[in-house]
Amino acid sequence: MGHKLQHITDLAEILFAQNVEDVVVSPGSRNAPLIRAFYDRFGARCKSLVDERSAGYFALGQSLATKKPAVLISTSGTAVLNYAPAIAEAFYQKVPLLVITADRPAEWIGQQDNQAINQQAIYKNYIKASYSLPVDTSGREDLWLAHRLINEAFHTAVSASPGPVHINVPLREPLYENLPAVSTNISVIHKQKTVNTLSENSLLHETWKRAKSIMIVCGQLPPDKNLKEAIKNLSADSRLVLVAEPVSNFHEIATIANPEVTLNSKINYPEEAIPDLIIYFGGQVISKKIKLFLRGLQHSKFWFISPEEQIIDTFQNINSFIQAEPISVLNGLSVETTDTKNSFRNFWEKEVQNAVKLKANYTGNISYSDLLVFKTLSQDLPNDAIVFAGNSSVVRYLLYFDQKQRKYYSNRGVSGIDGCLSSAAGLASKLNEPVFAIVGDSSFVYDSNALWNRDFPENLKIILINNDGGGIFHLLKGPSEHEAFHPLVNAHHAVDFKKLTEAFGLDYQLCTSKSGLKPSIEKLVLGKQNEVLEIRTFNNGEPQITKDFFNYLNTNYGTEMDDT
Ligand SMILES: Cc1ncc(C[n+]2csc(CCOP(=O)(O)OP(=O)(O)O)c2C)c(N)n1
Ligand SMILES: [Mg+2]
Repeated sequence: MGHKLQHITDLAEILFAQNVEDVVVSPGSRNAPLIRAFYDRFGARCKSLVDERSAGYFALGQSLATKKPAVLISTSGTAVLNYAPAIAEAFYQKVPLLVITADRPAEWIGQQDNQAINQQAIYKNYIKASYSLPVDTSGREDLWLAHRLINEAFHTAVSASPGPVHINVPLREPLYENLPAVSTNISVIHKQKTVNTLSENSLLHETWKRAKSIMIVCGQLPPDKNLKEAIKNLSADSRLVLVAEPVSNFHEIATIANPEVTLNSKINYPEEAIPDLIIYFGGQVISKKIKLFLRGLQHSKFWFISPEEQIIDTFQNINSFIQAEPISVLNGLSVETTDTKNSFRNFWEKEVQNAVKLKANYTGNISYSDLLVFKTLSQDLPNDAIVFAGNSSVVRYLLYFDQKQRKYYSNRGVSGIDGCLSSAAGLASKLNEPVFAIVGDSSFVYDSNALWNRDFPENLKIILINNDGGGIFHLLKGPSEHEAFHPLVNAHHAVDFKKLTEAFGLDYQLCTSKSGLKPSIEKLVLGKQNEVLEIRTFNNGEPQITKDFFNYLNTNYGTEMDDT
C-alpha cells in the first residue's frame, strides 16, 4: 500500500518537471498539504497573496510574461469563487493558468461542514478543462489515474490555444501529516507539437494571389518576435494594409496603428478603400470604428486564422476559416511588389497622414485634460517601455497617439476593471525592465489589494489617472443623458490616494497641472523605486476636450490639411 497523499507530492513534482516556474499560494488550512508540497519543490518561487481575486490576476500577469502556466493554490469555499474573474480573463485572452483548489472530500459536501461548497466544475463556462483528483492514492490504480490527470491538465493549459485549467483536490483530515517522498514510478508525459501548413494550391493561396487589395487585421496578442518578422516581410507586398493597434504589439510596423483616429464612421468609403481580401487573427480589437468599417464590407473575402476550433466572426463577415497558428500560414504566403503605387494602399497611407495632421492641429495647444495627459504620456514614456494598459478609457486614449516601440499588455479578454493592477504586478514580477501600469481611479480603488503584497515588484510604476470616477461613461452617448447617471454611474468619490498608497508602503507623487505633467512623468521614469503617480484632472468627470476632439475629426475629415 502506498501513501494516501502520494499524488500531492507528485503533483508538485510533475509540474516542476514540466518547467512550471511560478506558484501563487493563498493561505488556508484545507490546502495545507498542497502548500507544503509546492514549497518543498518550488521554494522561493512560491508567493503568498491573501486576496484570491488579486492572486488570480497576479498569476495571469506572470503567465503573460513567461508564456507558461503559473499555478494558483487556494483553500476551499468562497476562496475558490474569488479566482473566477481572473479565470474568465485568462480563458478569453488565452493565457495558460493552473488553478489548484483544495476541497472537502465528497462525503462532506452539503452536510453543513465548515467552508464547504460544491466545487465540481465550478468554473465550467470559463475553463478549458476541469479535473478532480482521487481523495486517496494509496492504491496503484488511483495513483496512476492522478498522474495521468495531472499531465493532461498541464498539456491542456499550454496547448496551441492556451487557457486556464482547474484541478480540484479533495483532502481528508488530518491535514498536517508529513508528506511522502516522490514516487519512484512518477510519470512525466511529454507532448510533441505539430505544425499545420497550407499547400500551394490551397484556397487561401489562390485568393491571396488574385487579390488586388489586402487588409491584415491583428487583434490582441502578446509580443511575439517571430510573428512580427513574418508580418513585416508580408508588409513589403504593395497590395497590403496592416491594421494593428498597440495591444496587438505590431503597431510599430502597421499602416494603421490608430484606427480610432484614422477611420471615420460618418462617411461612405470610396471603392479604392475597400479590400478584396481581409485576414484576421489574434484576440480582441478595441477600436469601434474599424469594427464598423469591416462589418460593412459585404463583398470582400474574409479569412480568420486561429489554432482553435471555434469560429470567431467579430466582423460578421467571415467566409473562410483556417485552424492553425497564424505564423505557419503567413510564412507560406508570397510577397508581390509592383512599381506602380497600389491605389488601395495609397488611399490608406494618405488617410493616415491626414489624420496625423488633424490630430496635431487639434492637440497642438490643448489645456489640461485627460486628452493632454495621454498625449504627454505617449510622448514622454520611454520609447521602448513595457506598458500595462488599464481598461475603461485608458486603453482607448492610448489608441489615439503614437505608441512608438512600446510593448502593450492589457486585460482585454473580458475587460474587467477589477484586476489590472494585480496583473501588472504579476507581469512586472517576472521582468527586469520597468513596467508602467496606467489605470483609472475606479480601477485603482477596485484592485488596490494588488498593493497588499510583501514582494511588490520594485520595477512597477503606477500612473493613476484620477478623473473622479468613470470618465468613460461621459464619452458614451447613452449613459450620460439620464438623470441616474451622476449618482449611480459616474461614481464620484473622495478617496485619498496618497493615504491609500502610503498605507501599503509605496511612494506617492501628485500632478494637478499642465506644467507639472512633464516633470512628474520624468521623475517617475527616472526613479529607482516603485511609485504611484496620481495625475488628477479637473474636468468634474466631463471630458469636453475629448468630445470636441472627435467632433473636430468628424467635421474636418476629408479636408486636406497643411503641414503643421
Ligand atoms: C469588474 C468590472 N465592473 C464594472 C465594469 C464596468 N466599467 C467599465 S469602465 C468603468 C469605470 C472605470 O472608471 P475608471 O477606472 O476611473 O476609468 P475611466 O473611465 O475614468 O477612464 C466601469 C465601472 C467593468 N469593466 N469591470
Ligand atoms: Mg476615472
